[in-house]
This record gives sequence, structure tokens and C-alpha cells, in this order.
Amino acid sequence: MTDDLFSLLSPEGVLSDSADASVDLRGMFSDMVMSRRIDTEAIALQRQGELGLWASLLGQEGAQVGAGRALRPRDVAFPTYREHGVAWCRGVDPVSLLGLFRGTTLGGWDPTTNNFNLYTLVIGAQTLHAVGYAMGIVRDGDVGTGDPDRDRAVLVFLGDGALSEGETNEAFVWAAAQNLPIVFFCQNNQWAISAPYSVQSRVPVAQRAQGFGFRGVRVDGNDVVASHAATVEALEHARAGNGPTLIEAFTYRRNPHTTSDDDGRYREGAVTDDWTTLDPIERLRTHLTGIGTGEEFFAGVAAEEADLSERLRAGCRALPDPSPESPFLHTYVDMPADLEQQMHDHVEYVAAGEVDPA
Ligand SMILES: Cc1ncc(C[n+]2csc(CCOP(=O)(O)OP(=O)(O)O)c2C)c(N)n1
Repeated sequence: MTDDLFSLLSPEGVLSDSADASVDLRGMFSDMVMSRRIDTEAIALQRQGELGLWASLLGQEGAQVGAGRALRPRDVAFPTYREHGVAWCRGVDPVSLLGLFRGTTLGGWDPTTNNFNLYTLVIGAQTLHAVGYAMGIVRDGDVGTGDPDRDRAVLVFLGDGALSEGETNEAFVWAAAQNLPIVFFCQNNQWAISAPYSVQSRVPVAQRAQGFGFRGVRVDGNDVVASHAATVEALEHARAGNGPTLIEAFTYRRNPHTTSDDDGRYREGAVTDDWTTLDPIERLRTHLTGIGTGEEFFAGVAAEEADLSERLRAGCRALPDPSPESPFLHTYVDMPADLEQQMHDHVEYVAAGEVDPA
């Protein structure tokens, strides 16, 4: 299943000699475990009626933590709505991820604090936002200077389904034509809700970059070490002024598309079981155990995980309800008079406790 992919940590937990020996494998393990715990708790909270929806990352932790850990502080990430593992690596408070899915906020965090943009639910839209940002980096002269504290790059996440969007193709054209400092990180989890990748393209994701004139790399997305190494290299290439890369992290979405989806209607459970044997966390656990990592390390991770669970459950229930004004705020620097009038009408309507007869 993963034979033709760049891989450094085999499904049996064997690490290649060519892997960077300085990579923090324990840190990667911990980040993957925490990312999965955020996911598990969020699904439970959705089932309890505390969230309206959740988009699970189960099985994609290796791709996300590998990529997330490759970022430097000044690099900027543009996620979709499933990058909970990248958000964790970026230092975003995981409780704030829940706000969007609880419906208490249209955002949830300040994108400038951690250089991690807000989630984008419009498929492919973030690729053009990212290209625009990368153009800004070039104009600021923050690329190719050789100064590691100055040079920066953009890492934009997309799914395989986003490759069928016009925006993504426009983003590829601009990134190539302007040689932008950008890395497109496509998690090919093989499904765009119920549409398999095979109905969208006749060639692998990575190969599509060639047509636009930049590099494509195909990585085992369940191998956190390979995902990290490929992203480190691609970001370095971008920061140095050598232009874009498309990374295809070949993986599989083991849960339904969201908590509202029934994947039993379009795919076989047996395939999901096969991918469970390629689990990114278990693969690294096997390796760490094999090199003599003690039980106290794993117990420490489990304790941290338990604390995180408590924090998520309590934090979710404590998220403040939005004020009736909130959907109107922060849309314009100076709010137009007619919008202001709508806001006042809405506030009065809510205050009166009127119920829409429909
Ligand atoms: C422009 C647009 N069209 C359609 C949708 C509906 N939609 C939501 S998720 C999705 C599939 C996305 O699949 P993919 O890009 O592979 O990402 P994944 O969810 O698998 O991570 C679609 C079509 C949308 N949100 N935005």
C-alpha cells in the first residue's frame, strides 16, 4: 500500500539510517497522542450535544505532526478545518478549536499569535489566501536573504478534494509563475466526503505539480518522520527563494468525513481495518519501545493526555455564548449604517425573546 512512497519509519517500526538523528521522536509521539486525544474528546462532546459538528483527524496524525513540527515561528500556516494536530504543534489552545464547532465563534483564535490562520471551510479558498501571503513575504524581502531569523515561508494545507477546485489551480499557477515561498501540503486521505480520488484525477496528487512547473513529493503520510523530513526540506527550499513544492502525504481518513457523515454508505470497513494496521502512533510506539524507551515515558504521556481531556471537557462547556451583536462585528473597519441598523434590530429582536413562527 505504501511501497512507492518516501518513508523513513517502516510500518514495523524500523527507522532508516538516513533519518535525521537529531529529530525529537518522543516529542513527535507525544504530539500525535495529544492530537488524537483532542479528536476523541471532541467526538465524545459532539455525541453529548456539546458540539454541533466535528471533523475527525483519526489516522492523519503522522502527516500533521510531521508537517506542523517542520514550521519555524515566523513561517505561516493556512489550515483547512481538520488540522487539529498542526494547531496543537503551533501552540493554539485546543479549547479554542472547539468554539467553531460549538458555534460560539466564527474564528476562535488570533491568527497572528501563533502564525496559524483560522480554519477555512470553503474548500480550496485558503490556497489563494496563502499565495497572497507568500507574495507579501517576497515584497517584504523576507526570502532568500540567508538569515534564518528573517527568511520565512508559507505552509498551506489542503485535501485531495481541494485539487478539483479552481482556486487551488489558480494558486498553483501564481505560486509557480512568481516562484513563491510556499509549500502546498495535501493530505490525500483518498476521499472528498463520498468522492474517491480516482474520480478526480488519473495521476497521483504529487505528479500534478509538474504541470504547473514545480516540484511534487510523495510521502507516506502515516510516517511522521518522513512527513517531517519532507516538509523541513520543502520549507527550506521555499525560504531560500527556490519556489514552491507540493507534498502529497498519502494517508487515509479512518473516521467518517465529519460526525454528520455515514461512511458505511460509500466504503468498505475492511479497507479501514487495513489502514488501522498502519497507524502512525503505534508505528512510532513500536520503534520507541524497541530502542529501549522506558515505561515511565509512556506513563507521562498518558498522564498529560488525561489532563488534556479534563481541560477540553471543562473548557468546552465554559465557552461563552456569543452576544447577539457578534456576527455583525469585525466585518468592516467602519460598519455601514444599514448593517448597523440590522444589528440593532437583531439585538432588539433577541432581547424581546420573539420566536420565529416558521
Ligand atoms: C467550495 C466548497 N464546495 C463544497 C463544499 C462541501 N464540502 C465540504 S468538505 C468537502 C470534501 C473535501 O474533501 P477534501 O478536500 O479531500 O478534504 P478532507 O475533508 O477529506 O480532509 C466538500 C465537497 C465546501 N465546503 N466548499
